Amino acid sequence: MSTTQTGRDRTNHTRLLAWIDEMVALCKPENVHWCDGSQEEYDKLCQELVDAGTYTRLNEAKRPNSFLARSDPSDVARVEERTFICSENEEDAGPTNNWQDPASMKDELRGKFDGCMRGRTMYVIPFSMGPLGSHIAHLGVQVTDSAYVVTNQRIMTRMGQGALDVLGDDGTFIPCVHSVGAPLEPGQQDVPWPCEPDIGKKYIAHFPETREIWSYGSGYGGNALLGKKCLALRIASVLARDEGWLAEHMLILGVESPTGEKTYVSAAFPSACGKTNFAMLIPPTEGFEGWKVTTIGDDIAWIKPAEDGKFYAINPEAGYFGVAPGTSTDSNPNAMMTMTENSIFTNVALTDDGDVWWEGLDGDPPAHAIDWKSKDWTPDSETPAAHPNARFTAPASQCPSIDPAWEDPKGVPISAMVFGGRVSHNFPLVFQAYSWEHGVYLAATMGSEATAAAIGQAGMRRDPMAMLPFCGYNMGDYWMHWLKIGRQHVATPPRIFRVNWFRKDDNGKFIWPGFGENMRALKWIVDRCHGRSAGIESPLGWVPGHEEINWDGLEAFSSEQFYEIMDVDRERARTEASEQEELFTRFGNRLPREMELQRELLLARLYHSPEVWKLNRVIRADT
Ligand code: O2Y
Ligand code: MN
Repeated sequence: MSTTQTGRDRTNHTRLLAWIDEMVALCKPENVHWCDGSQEEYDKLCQELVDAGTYTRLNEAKRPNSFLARSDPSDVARVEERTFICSENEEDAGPTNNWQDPASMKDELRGKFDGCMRGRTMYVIPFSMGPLGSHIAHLGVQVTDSAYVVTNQRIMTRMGQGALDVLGDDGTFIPCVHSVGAPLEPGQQDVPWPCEPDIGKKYIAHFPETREIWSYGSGYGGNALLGKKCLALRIASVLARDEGWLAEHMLILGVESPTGEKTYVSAAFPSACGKTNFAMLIPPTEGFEGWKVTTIGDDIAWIKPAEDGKFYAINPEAGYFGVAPGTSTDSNPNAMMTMTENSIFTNVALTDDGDVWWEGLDGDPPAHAIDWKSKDWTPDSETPAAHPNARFTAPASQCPSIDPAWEDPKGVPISAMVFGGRVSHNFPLVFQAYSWEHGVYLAATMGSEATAAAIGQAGMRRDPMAMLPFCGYNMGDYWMHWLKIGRQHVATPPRIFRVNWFRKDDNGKFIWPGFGENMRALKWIVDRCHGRSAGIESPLGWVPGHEEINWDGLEAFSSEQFYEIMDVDRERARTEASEQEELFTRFGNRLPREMELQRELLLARLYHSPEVWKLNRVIRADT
């Protein structure tokens, strides 16, 4: 089969055809397949994966058209230490990224990719990140030797002929090169999950100036589904900087009031903070009659300021690649409903009746299962049945809370941006920044406690904007870009809020019930956006008074408990603000002055506010 001929049936895009020829010459696959994105193609590839032992078809009656994959035990997560930003200048990658010289990295990669697809099929995947034809969307073309990647990409992106049609004869696309790094010699038996098992020989390389992605050696998740973290965050953050928009590691949700008022909110959380749960939140039944939360996206937001002075956001993805363990009808009923069919599960356990299971799922554990390593498992086993990073890949269209506007090409207007962390002490449930600059500072200094045992805020693992592993350039420049974008062309930038669901009591127990009850903080955020809530000025920002939160149905949560999770010890807050200097000094002259100014303003407020400052207690006594 001649590549160019096959491709010419599908596109007249000369640069794309030439690039594919170049990739074929380099990778030397046995076949080339241009993906059309059809259901027939998907079904055929899934069957081939079943025949190869990569997929197990799940019980059709329990989980229609769904599959289980088990990865190689060495290939179970993103590999940050092998993720590179290859900008011409090292300083442009910044102190938080692994930098490599682009020319020498290309040389190294060409060596690795030379003949890497021998004995395999090269799949050509044209895809759109964002609704087809949206002015906020971007196109990519991924070549890969993994049918697992093709089938997952069909769920996660708008993939196939539709994307090629939008690309036209000379449209712009991001080239994404991927190989599992396991060529097959003649007569060599394949394995169910081919990959390069030596982590030191894997590469997830980004070239921000030439806007290319090269990934070698892993078939898993963010390493291999190149539209997600590599394109939609690392490369897109560079595009966004250059073109005046934001590519963020944020969920997008809509809040609908009983009167039909719609407010869109985006939110960034570090990992393990319940981001997907928040994106699919179900409001409490009591006290929130008629309120609805709808889902636009659970992981990534592309946000563009528009002529009308508002920020419009799209979810560039078409599916969810969610963490399975801990997901249940209790924690996230909408996610459970989303994955009832047409889904792919990776590294979960297989039950004896052909369904999936993981730790934290509803009900009792099965008496017997096959674990993610294909071994017999019982509740007495010493190892978990599912890998902690086990995933479900499911179409967003199947989510019961999906917002009617989730595919609107113009996006949805964002009224508030929320930044969360995981802090057990001394950080309030919710508060609002005084200004865009103050909000950018609050987002830049967010993080989670390094260890569960840490008391106070010493030992914070900083994760600015939850973008630490995903910003494709110097984070100091990224903060400057944020500062600028709030000032340029925008009449009303979104209000910025910080939240923390994770305060603990003296016995180490979570005080705030979280999950659907987070709606109470979310409603205050929405009220603030619409000028319906006065808020109280505090050194940290605007905080809610107890009476500004809707407590209907949660009367058991006392006002004392509320004050406890809003309470901030001034001395500890000063220590925290002082420790932020360590983060800022890493950026040298790339640190925007506004960031240091905001830190000093906070310290000043903390020094000069009333002597025994306890947020609401003092305010309550004063008012
Ligand atoms: O481990 C992986 O390869 C997936 S990482 C991931 C997947 C979905 C959403 N977010 C993330 C993340 O690391 O933030
Ligand atoms: Mn993520």
